[in-house]
Amino acid sequence: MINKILIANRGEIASRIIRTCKELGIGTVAIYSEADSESPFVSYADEAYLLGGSRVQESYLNVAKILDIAKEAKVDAIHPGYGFLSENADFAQSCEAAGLIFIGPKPDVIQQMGNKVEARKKMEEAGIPLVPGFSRPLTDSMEAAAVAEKIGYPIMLKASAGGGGIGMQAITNEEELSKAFEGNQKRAQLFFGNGDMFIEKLIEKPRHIEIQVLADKFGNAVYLWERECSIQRRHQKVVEEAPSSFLDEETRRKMGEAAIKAVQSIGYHNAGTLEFLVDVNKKFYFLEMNTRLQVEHPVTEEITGLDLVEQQIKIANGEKLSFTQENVKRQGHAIEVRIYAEDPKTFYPAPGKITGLSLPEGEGIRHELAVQATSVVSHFYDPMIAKLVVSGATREIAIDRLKEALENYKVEGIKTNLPLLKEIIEHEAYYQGDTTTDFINKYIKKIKV
Ligand code: MV4
Repeated sequence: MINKILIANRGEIASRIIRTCKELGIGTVAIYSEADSESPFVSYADEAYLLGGSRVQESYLNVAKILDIAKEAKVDAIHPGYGFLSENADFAQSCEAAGLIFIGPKPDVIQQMGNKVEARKKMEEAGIPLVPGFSRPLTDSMEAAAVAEKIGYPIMLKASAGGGGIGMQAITNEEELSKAFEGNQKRAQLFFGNGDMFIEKLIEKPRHIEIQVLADKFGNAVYLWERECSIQRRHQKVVEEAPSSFLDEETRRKMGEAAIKAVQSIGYHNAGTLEFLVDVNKKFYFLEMNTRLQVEHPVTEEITGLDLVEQQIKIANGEKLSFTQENVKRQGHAIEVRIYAEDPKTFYPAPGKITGLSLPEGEGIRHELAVQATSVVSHFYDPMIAKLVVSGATREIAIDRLKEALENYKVEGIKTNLPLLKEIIEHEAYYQGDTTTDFINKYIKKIKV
């Protein structure tokens, strides 16, 4: 029975997890770095332990220290949040070896879905639509050229161990390929210690649409509809919404059923997300699977009325899902924007001391905060300081409420990306649902600060 949880994370997601634990009467242990000693999540937990220095290697990635604290605090389970160790199979394994419940899937499933080529193979076996391409690493640029000829240009060159677009390049002809192959292979080897490359058919003007799933330890699984996350900047999501205004009911159902088939074929349990590329003809292709709770999970919570952290804890506790697919409701529309401490002109992180914070309140407005009015935003971690989630009965109502909320969202003392967010949400193309992955490049020319 899980009575006490260590949250192996920081910022807004740590506070968010603690909030649900409190609602469930579960004890909470926060771990924090020196730079986070004044962060709200630290005082919000029942207990808090200093990890040591501020660099992530000394703190939030310090497995030995985290497990020592878990032992000392006598916790029953560890919630990894997202990022940091949340998709580290060795960490999940170490938790279980220490007699702790890791709130997430089994270590071998984390390992399996963490490698693109492995994951592709498993999805192919499960009959999930894949982008036409090659499911095993290419040996050299000669083979790459042969495979590219077979698939037909344009193609996308990708690193197996890649993520966030690193080691990825769209290629339109053969001479481009030979130059690009070596370069990306070296970059992938440098970045990931793994230079395996593979090739896929290029999907033009794609949308990034992902399906949230929940699966218990008894083989029951449900999909909690989709999230549209196409508006990204350098592979960093900026705006996410649920449901997608692009999908029709039939595509939505087919994507959900594919996601269920996939999770059941790999023996998955807990919360997970399958990312798909969706082309202009609404054909969808498996991209990758995330074996963790995602930053953007609140938009799914708003339209289903479910608390995903509560569901994660119950599943980890060995409980069966208390509902079936028919009971999963989909009501209204929710949009999340990520507020970053960054210079709106250069997009560089802009750490500093917040001197004032005033938040919009009202119908359909939900805040997830990493900071308070006196916080110092440090340069050690991701510069996301908050998420603003706005929901309404329709997409139009949600957009109107979000516009007004952004107008009334004040962060003093540091620069933020609020001007960019306003530009996006106020743009006619956004209102029309023209939200493909090239939205920012296509529509956001200069930011009025
Ligand atoms: C693609 C693609 C087009 N065709 N694969 C971006 C990082 C990783 N999530 C996969 N990504 C893409 N893979 C093929 N075969 C276009 C992208 C892509 C993208 C995908 C989703 C959201 C934003 C994106 C931005 C640029 C490229």
